[in-house]
Amino acid sequence: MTGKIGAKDAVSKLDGWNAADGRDAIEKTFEFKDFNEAFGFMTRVAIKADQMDHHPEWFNVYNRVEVTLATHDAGGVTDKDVTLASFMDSLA
Ligand code: H2B
Repeated sequence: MTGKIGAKDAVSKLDGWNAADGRDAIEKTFEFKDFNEAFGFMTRVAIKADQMDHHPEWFNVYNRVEVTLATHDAGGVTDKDVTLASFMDSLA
């Protein structure tokens, strides 16, 4: 198990991610041209997430995808969240 690094440390290594309120997690909202682009992003992230066995919490409305990342097994943010966040940023 990767150790907790915490949201503050994680967001300092990332672009446009924020520490969540009330829990150790990181958040970012992605906006796309339309639903097709948003769902294409979600599909590519889903494949990566399953390969990593590390899954996002997310909420989609049309072209917007609100993402929250935390490592549930660790009770907070780990390097796995930074890796998945960086992957999302590389696609968006
Ligand atoms: N995803 C996330 N974000 N955190 C976890 O701790 C986690 C996960 N654990 N996906 C995995 C699945 C675990 O529950 C399974 C049993 O490997």
